[in-house]
Amino acid sequence: RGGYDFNAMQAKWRPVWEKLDPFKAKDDGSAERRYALTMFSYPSGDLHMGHAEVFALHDVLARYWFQQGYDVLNPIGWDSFGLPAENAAIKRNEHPATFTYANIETQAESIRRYAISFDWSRRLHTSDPEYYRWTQWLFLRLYERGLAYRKASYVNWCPNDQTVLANEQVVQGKCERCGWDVTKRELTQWYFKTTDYAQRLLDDMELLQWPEEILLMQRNWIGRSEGAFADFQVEGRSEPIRVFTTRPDTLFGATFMVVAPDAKLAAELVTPEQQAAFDEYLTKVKATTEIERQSTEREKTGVFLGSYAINPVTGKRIPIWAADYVLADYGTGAIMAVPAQDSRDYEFAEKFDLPIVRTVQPPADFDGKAYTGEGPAINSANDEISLDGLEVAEAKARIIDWLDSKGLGERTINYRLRDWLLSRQRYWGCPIPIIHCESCGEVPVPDDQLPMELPDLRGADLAPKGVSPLAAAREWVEVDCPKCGGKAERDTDTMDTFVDSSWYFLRYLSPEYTDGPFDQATADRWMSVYQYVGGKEHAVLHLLYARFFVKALHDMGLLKAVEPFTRLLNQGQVINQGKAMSKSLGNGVNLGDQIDEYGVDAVRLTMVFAGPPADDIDWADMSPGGSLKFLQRAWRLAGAVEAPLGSDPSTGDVELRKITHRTVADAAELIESHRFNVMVARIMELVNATRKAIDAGPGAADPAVREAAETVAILLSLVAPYTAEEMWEELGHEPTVAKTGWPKVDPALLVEDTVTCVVQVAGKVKDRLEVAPDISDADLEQLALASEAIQKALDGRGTRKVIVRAPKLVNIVPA
Ligand code: ANZ
Ligand code: ZN
Repeated sequence: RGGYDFNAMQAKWRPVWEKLDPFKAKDDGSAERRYALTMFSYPSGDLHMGHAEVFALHDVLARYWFQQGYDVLNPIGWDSFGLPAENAAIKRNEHPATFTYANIETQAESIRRYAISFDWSRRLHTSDPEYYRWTQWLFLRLYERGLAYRKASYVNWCPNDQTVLANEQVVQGKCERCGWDVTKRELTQWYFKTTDYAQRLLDDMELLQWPEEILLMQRNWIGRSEGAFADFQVEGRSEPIRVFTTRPDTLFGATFMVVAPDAKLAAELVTPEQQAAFDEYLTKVKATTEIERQSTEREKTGVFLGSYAINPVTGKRIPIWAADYVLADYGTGAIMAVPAQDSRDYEFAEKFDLPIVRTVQPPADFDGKAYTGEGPAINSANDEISLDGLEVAEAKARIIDWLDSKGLGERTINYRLRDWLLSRQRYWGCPIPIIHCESCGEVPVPDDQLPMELPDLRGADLAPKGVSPLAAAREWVEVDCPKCGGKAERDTDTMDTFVDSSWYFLRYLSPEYTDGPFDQATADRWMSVYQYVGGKEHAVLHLLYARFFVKALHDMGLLKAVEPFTRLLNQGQVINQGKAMSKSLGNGVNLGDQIDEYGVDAVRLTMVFAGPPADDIDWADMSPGGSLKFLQRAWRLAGAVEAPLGSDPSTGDVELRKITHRTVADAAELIESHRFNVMVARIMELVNATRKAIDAGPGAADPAVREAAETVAILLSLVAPYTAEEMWEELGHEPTVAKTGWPKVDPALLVEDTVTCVVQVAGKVKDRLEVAPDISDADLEQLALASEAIQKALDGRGTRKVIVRAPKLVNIVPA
């Protein structure tokens, strides 16, 4: 028997496991099903430290459930369309497919070596035509229901990537991928109608066991506001202006109106005298980023449109302005401005010298500008209605009823959530299965012609130009209309890759199914995902989109589940020297190098032991060398055991057995509460106790030592599978330890020991207490003084002195 050699172990066990294939989901009803999912990977390079972390954490859970006897489904695949691969391929002058599939192979090899309990038979790549055939099919089903549609509007545009972005991909005004300032462009684009689901996306959060932080981000992103619509007549125009307001109670204080300069309405309301000023302003606004427009610090800008509206309650003529702090795509794109109660309106009124009328009484000591707090309504009465004296909530209810009765408005709920803009002007994505015909308009590609495959375009220039590279592939673009046979063209945009990832977890369930995206009966057996593990950067992107998809599929009758992921665990980031790893900082850590130096198990153990899963891991503070030493120590136990295989542990040393069984019981609880690092610490304690039992008695031949060593192997199999398997073999078992079953806990061995404590008063024994062996002096003193017998013995006298010798003796000297 040689030394601990992780390279040899890795080489030895991988083929054995591949042959045994222990992690294939059975789906035969023999055990309760559990769907364990980890976010699939972008093939933009080899595996990195972040993958190593998320896979290691995820695998603790998956392997635990395997040991518990569940029928676990733990699939693996690749999110293989998208910008990162396309940009990298362009840089290297390669075809995105070449680059992507080469990376997938590299990652697959690394993942196999990393020994995650994946069921490889379900592997998928979203860029395979067999996969995206069904992405297209799902698009068409959404299209038929009006949930996919095209419209012209100002959209987020990344000048660097030369493509549009969904709102969710704009982070603080910058492109989520490349960090460039996002600008606006007017384009006709495809959208998914996520807004139809806004309320259900909110309501069903109740079904989710997700980190509160993520739920809150989604809640804010959906942004429900309760308020009202109110209609303002415009002089010389039949159509009124409709506004959305959360403060209808302030209607009497609406002294002017503001419309978004880039909304159609602004162009309609501008008078000939103001046209030039307006045009000039609009040009400036178009060059302004979204983040600037929403900034509260920026000085207000705007232009008078020349038109006037009538305040419906005061009857006053109020000017209509255009200003960029009003956004075209929120509410109705127009507001009633109430400077006395709204800060933005106040600043605007101050700058352009517009009237300010208070309609909520501020407190006596108020010395601010806009008053946004509670208070009674003032200056809010006309011949028909008075709000004066009413508090905000009451005033709101009253005015809404009045507006409603007059046909001037109604109660409404507004959501900040926008429809999901899904078309991209790039090559490496799923083609949109729509054909544009001169006479028929939009014509869906018939289902039996799916997949509508990407043209190869090998050698073509794929660099971003603002129009999809597909548009240049004329032979591909020009087709006969499926309806009338006339001249038609394919849509040349591709889908956002988040479309691909919105349903991949369903494809895993029946990856070879050819009659639809997934077999419904199979999906209903497995869904929802029991536990999803992945990064929180997807909070309002993937995690929201997937929820939308599942709800839409449910409504189509294709799926019973209403939510994709019941539980969510977000891992932290792996950083180095307190900073995110990056090329420019030169602080990157290469996973392959770490594995070469310390072995797979030590790297995995380090990831799991680092701290609570949600915390960042600073690799500079980690000691994979320490992990390796511990693994060697654990492994040596197996070789030291002398009790024969099958020896009866109940004849063994009780003290060691208690530690073993307590460790198993605690480990289960710790895993279920995601305190994996503490679980590892407990395994370490068990290893120490076993070592001590071997060296200092009861000795290596005691059956309790075998039981302890076997338990170490099983617990370690969740984190360090190679070492665990090697120990298991050394202990005389057949592979694989991964499916041997979670150790049975004997409840009798969990009973806490107690010690008898003698309590004396003035040197005489007056009571005996059963206490925990590790009780503190302070607790013991309190317990003794609380005893009825002692109180009786003291008979109202106080104490002069209490001498405590925990856990065995308390001596009380009465006053
Ligand atoms: C009058 C008013 C008076 C308002 C007042 C607020 C306070 P949330 O809560 O975010 O939904 N608003 C409406 N549409 C807008 C748009 N397209 N761009 C910018 N602002 C817009 O905000 C709703 C409030 O934001 C609305 O209520 C409206 O101003 C403004 F004392 O109406 B309020
Ligand atoms: Zn046609």
